[in-house]
Amino acid sequence: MPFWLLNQVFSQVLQRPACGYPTPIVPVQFLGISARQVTSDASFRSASFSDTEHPRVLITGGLGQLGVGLAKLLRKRFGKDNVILSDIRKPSDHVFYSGPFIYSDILDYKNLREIVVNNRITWLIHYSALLSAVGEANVSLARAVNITGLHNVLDIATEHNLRLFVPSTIGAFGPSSPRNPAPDLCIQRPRTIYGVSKVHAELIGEYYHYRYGLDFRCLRYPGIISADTQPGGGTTDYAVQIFHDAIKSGKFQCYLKPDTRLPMMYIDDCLRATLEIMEASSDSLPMRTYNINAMSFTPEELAQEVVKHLPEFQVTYNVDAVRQAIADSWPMNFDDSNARKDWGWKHYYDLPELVTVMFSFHTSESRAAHA
Ligand code: VAH
Repeated sequence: MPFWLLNQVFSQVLQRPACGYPTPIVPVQFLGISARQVTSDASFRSASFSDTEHPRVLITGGLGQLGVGLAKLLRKRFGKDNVILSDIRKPSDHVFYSGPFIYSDILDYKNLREIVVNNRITWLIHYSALLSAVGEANVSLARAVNITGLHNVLDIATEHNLRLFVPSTIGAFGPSSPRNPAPDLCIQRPRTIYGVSKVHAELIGEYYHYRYGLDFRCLRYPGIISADTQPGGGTTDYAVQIFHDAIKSGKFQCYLKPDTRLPMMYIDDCLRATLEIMEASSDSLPMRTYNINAMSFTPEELAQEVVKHLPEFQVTYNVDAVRQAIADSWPMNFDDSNARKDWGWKHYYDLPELVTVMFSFHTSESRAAHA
């Protein structure tokens, strides 16, 4: 590239603040970034809506543990047809008939871009990811889905000024992080590909926010406990499985040691937090990545609470070394004081309420099944 042009390129770019003035007419390939990332007027403002106009929401990885519940909450808020669930698997009848569903593979950039354009999407909730335990068993797939997939989502979100939510996790911390509690800002050296990919998501999401003005928002979820959806290959899954087995057989075998303390949350608190941060005004978000917390407990404490509802319940332990090592590298407690201060986050469910609501769901479900 002729020197005079190189000089013009860098004098222009270095002068340009992260968000504000339109880019000078310099061929993007000379900027050393891929053309698909920046269009001339991109990323200087996130999509704003008139009061009547609701966001048009796309949820990727929609058939995982959280997508269906979030779609239900957002459809109540923004209308059924304004929330599109997507995944690479076929939905059940219940999901298919409860609102818009579309096939979407986040590794297929063109497919995802077409969906965003054809459905005039303004918000993207990115739930596609391989979780901790299944990620360790499929590192290259976890890297592709959790990292390459994320890059596709970031580029499309920037190109189309989307408000983008990407969940992170307690798994984004490692053994060198303060564990009791883990604050928002501290050393993050996780030991799983899942954790590494989520630290990357936090950092590159924030980079796109400060560099291109992308409206990126991220919450670090604790282990989420849901009644009607199965978790997928995580380390905190025991806290969901225990209720299924307790109702079915009155017995449960736990793959973590009885005193393994981990931060946990009931799904309704998690989904409400996700809606609240997505609706929060930008100026109430001095940070773009937040811990959110509700409770932390051990398998022993959870079992004791279950016994209050099922006196004959028995728990045994058969420790799985891989998941125990992951849990031992994670925070025992979570400091979410910034989320509470900045955008008014607060949880509703503690351990007793959690176990009560899980039993009420499962007993009504089993009663219905035996009716
Ligand atoms: C896992 N449930 O165990 C997930 C989550 C907070 C933990 O990321 O991997």
